[in-house]
Amino acid sequence: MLKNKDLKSLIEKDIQFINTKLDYYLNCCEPKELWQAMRYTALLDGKRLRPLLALESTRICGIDNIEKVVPSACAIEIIHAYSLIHDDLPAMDNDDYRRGKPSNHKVFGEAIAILAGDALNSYVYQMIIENTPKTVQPEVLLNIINIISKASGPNGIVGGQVADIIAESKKFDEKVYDYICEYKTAALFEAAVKIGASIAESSKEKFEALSNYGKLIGVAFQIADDILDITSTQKVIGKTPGKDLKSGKATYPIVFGVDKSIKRVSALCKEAIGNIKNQNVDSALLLKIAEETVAKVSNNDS
Ligand code: GRG
Repeated sequence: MLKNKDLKSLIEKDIQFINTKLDYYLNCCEPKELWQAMRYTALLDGKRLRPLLALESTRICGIDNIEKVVPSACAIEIIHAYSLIHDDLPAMDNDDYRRGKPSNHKVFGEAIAILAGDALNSYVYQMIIENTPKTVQPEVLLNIINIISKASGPNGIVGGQVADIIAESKKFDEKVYDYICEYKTAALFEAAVKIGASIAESSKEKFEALSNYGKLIGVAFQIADDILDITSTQKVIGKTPGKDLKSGKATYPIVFGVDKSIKRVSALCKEAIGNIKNQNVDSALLLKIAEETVAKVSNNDS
């Protein structure tokens, strides 16, 4: 396994590479106002976790040349950006800040923010088809498009977001909360590792193990996000904290407390790692993402 220093520089190199590609794919066209709004949120500093996972999963499954997966990996990040733009709108989470900067609608107005989200969400398929190397077999590409469209639609983040909105007016139900985490948040993590494994035409067992890792880490990530809404600051999370309590929303940490929630995050991350270890996958990055998800909610200075 890689040493910490080597892993850090590999992550930095990958993030720089992803950012260069995002900048290229989202090259400004007409109408300029629309593309500026699309680029604004998509290119703001973020951790780029989902594309990093897609690149790593490709490598884990035996392909070092990541060019084949880059358009799809960036597509997941762009869909994530679209969901952030729409989630911040007054009709949804109504937040003025995202990634430490004014949210999209605060800069461009609501109408353009809605359309920028729509445009990002549909542009990714044109982007994948036009930029994926022809060495990727058409049936593999079709499968990837299916994975991405499923994760971003009613069977993915939109379904999860709707379940979240409906749950707000109901009594807390743990099963519904888990469903929301799996669909609203974990769907894109799962899709990211699945596209890497698909491009590399991995074994069924490895594909399943990576998918489970993505799902479990994604659920842990959402619980962690809900914990940080209670325990963290705007400077750290880049958006307004304390909103769940203020709006009367019942989340796992609000109902069961922060300590029990941290234990659940830790258990989910352990299970995620167990899944890939069972397949003899030795990935410093996947381990680091799991460890950092636990660390960010366990540190008192968060
Ligand atoms: C389809 C409108 C719509 C929404 C779907 C994904 C989503 C639901 C809403 C976005 C806001 C939200 C609470 C997402 C949950 C996942 C989460 C913790 C997002 C933040 O992801 P990070 O930490 O962010 O990877 P960066 O900025 O680093 O990319």
